[in-house]
Amino acid sequence: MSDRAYQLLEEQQKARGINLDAVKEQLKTLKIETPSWGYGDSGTRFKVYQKEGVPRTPFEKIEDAAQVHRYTGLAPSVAIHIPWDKVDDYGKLRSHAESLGLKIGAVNPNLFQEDEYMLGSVTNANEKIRRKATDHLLECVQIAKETGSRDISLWFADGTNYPGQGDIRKRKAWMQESLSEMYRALDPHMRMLIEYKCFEPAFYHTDLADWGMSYNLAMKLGPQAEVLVDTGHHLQGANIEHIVAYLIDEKRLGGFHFNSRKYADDDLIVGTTNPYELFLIFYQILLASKDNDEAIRNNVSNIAYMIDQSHSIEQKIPAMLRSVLNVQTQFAKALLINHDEVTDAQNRDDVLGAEDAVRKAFEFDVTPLLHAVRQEQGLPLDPMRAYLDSSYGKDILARGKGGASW
Ligand code: AOS
Ligand code: ZN
Ligand code: ZN
Ligand code: ZN
Repeated sequence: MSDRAYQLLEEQQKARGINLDAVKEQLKTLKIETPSWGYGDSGTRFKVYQKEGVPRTPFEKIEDAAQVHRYTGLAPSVAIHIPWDKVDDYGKLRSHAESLGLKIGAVNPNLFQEDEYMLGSVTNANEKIRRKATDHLLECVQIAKETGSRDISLWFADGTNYPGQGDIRKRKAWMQESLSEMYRALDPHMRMLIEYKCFEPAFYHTDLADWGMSYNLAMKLGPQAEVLVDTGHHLQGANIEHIVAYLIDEKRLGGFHFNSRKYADDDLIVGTTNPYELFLIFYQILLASKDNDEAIRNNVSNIAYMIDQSHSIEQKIPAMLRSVLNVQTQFAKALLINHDEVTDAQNRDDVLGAEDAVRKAFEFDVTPLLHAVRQEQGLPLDPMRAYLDSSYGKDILARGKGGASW
């Protein structure tokens, strides 16, 4: 991209009150965590495809994640899933990450893979199973201390398939009891991020079905518990940006699991089916980042941006590159919103003017801006091309098939 294209964009933005130097500085602060499970084999309930070159160990997953950061400068941490990423020595995993310029990010307990959890983990009517599930949560708090992770992301598959199958209110109490015990084990700087999901794998009722249930639980647990918004976990038509604004206002938005969805929890590459939604999520976040209330600004600056995708048919590393780049693009566009212009239109009761002030930021081509940022950061202008031109993708084929699967 020529300097001319950037100069043109800079002039154009200056004329509408947007300073691209400030925008570039904000773009350089964007960090998106990638998930270890997004590098392994995954699929649907119909089939898991075995790809050649997929990482065989948690160490190799981190090596693949390092490639995404290397070419984009956007993904300096990796979330881990226990026991999928179980190792004897977490200090070793941490040093391995650090030697590649990465950090271990959120620790994700897994309470859905064992037969015993079929009728629930922390909500199981059997006390012994609840104990086992709570012990796993405590183990994950311990692991987070060893990996230097601040956040533990909690998603529960718990729910029922039929009316009468379980006692909904008892299950609610058991969930709270277990999570309270976990909460007490946290160090003061640590956080519990509570995810919700409207359905699947349970189809009649899910114990944490929506943001309100997660929020209520977080409120009961204490200030170190916050809500995790997975963009794929809502009923059709849900206004996710409204939920985001509401949670920020309550200072309880802990983070995101980004992905795209069309019908359900599709876990497709973020920004591929509804980039405008992602842009509008960033609009709410950026608006709140200018709030007079310091607590709100604080909440915003601690939001954990994470990807949660399962790349079933696509190549894993390019899919993750595409994902973080899509997030960066929508963030860049949202940075072009002139918030004063929106407020002025609101104050004039100018509905179309306000809508226009938001939408037009989305319509700019931010390519010259992203190129300028990458140039200043010493990164390749086209990270995907640079990765594909490297030998990494070919070299890992030597790992063969049958790598880690999710
Ligand atoms: C499941 O639907 C959730 O999105 C979780 O975040 C889950 O832990 C993750 O997808 C890995 O299985
Ligand atoms: Zn998720
Ligand atoms: Zn999900
Ligand atoms: Zn998902």
